[in-house]
Amino acid sequence: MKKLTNNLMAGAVALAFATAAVPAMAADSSEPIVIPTHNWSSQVVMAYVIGGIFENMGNNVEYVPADSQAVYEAIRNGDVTISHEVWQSSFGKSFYNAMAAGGVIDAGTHAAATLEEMGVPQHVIDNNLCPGLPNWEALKDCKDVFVTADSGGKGRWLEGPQSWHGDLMPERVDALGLGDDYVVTFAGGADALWAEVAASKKNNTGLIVFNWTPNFTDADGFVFIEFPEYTEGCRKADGGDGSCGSPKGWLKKAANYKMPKTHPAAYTAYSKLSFTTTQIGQMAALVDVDGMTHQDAATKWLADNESVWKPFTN
Ligand code: TMO
Repeated sequence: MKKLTNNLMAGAVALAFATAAVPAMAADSSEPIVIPTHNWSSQVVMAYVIGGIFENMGNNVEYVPADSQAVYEAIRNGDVTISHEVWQSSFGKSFYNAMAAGGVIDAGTHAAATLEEMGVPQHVIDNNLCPGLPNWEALKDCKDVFVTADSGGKGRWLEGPQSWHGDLMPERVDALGLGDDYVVTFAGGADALWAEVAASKKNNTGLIVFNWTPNFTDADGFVFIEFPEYTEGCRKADGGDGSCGSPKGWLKKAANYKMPKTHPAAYTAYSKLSFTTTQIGQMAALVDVDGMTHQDAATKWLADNESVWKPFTN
């Protein structure tokens, strides 16, 4: 009888340990995973793609429009759960600042390498509108090719919205000694950039415009200008002279530090998730070339690419 009791006790202890181990495999919280949407197409489509993957796993998701710099502070304080396109050049600093302050974790890196840089549509090179491009020094001799109605007789650099990276480009124009010949103007949104690219192609006119890769433009030809090489600290905001170009960068995923505990299954999938240059370019093209809504684009992408995303979930 004593023996039996001991065995029962041992069994109870073992069971207690097994129960204690259960939280590691606990189900995801039913609290929504909050996914931010910003103002360029791949990011918004990918938001719905990732939200669709989480929903497929049984999670609740919520989407919030967010500023692409302030979002890292919002993740830190828990208002937003993830940021799935952390572009090194534009957002690396805000991301690392929020990590240093505590509350944001690095959930891994996409396969795609990135570049966010001023450039010209392919026809500008093919038709030799500014001989010597893509070397930036060629710009010294062809400002007239890039003058527009709103540029006051100077060549125009058409930047994206200022919310992406502040005065980075105006500072670069000055640092390179191009300030007498070139001026930076900021587009209201990404659509304005693509409208200008289309118009310059159609009319065979010059255009210097901010763009990035991966993007839908990878498929139809776009040439990034080659500026002095990026080095750590070369930017004005980091104490440098500001003359450098953008880094050949990474594309990371950020998350609130509690997500691995609150949504362990979704977090595991998210940490495995990685998209290639081609896949991210496709997400953008469904909207910017094919004219789909972001939601429809995500639904189609998920349907067409189950073999890509299913493995993230198990
Ligand atoms: C952050 N972006 C992709 C617009 O350069």
